[in-house]
Amino acid sequence: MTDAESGLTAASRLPPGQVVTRKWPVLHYGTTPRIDLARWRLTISGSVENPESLDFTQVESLSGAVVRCDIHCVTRWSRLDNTFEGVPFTAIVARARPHPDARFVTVHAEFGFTANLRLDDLDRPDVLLATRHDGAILTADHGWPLRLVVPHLYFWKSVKWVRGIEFGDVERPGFWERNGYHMRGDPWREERYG
Ligand SMILES: Nc1nc2c(c(=O)[nH]1)N[C@H]1C(S)=C(S)[C@@H](COP(=O)(O)O)O[C@H]1N2
Ligand SMILES: [Mo]
Repeated sequence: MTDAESGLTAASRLPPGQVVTRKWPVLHYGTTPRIDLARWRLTISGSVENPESLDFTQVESLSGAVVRCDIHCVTRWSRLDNTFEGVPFTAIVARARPHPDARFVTVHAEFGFTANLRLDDLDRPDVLLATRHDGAILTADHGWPLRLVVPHLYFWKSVKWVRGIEFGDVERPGFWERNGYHMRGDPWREERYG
């Protein structure tokens, strides 16, 4: 288990300007997709040696990450002590074998939603493609069947309903980033807006 904030008290775990919530709010642009798992694929593409398309069974066979973390939404709520389970992002990188120029990633979701991230923000042991939260399969509203979880960045980077991971040599702003959010989104530096 990776404990992102082990040994810290609740107060020092809270980034500036955040308020703790016990509930888990649902936040996204648009509607919740209805997904047919039999036709669902995760596409790995771009500047990699091994582009491929994985079905859900293949994705599940890569799982094994358990990450306990706090989540921080740019709209100022934080939810402490979440346990996510799923595929460690390092396993995706190991399979894909990105080219040396591939320093950036665009994560693609249903309905064309995207988020941009630096590869070094994803290729860490506490980042995962989650299938479960607090012991239960993700609900549709929270991103079933597969969502990204990047604990050290604002939660808008944690893309729900992930369908593709695209590696590249330039950083293209994603959906919220084009709409004024910061390119990186570090909550400890309050990188809220760009
Ligand atoms: N596909 C998709 N993922 C998304 C979003 C979205 O609009 N579409 N919104 C982001 C934002 S702004 C937030 S705060 C979190 C909210 O996740 P939650 O609803 O599970 O709390 O999802 C992120 N992931
Ligand atoms: Mo958000």
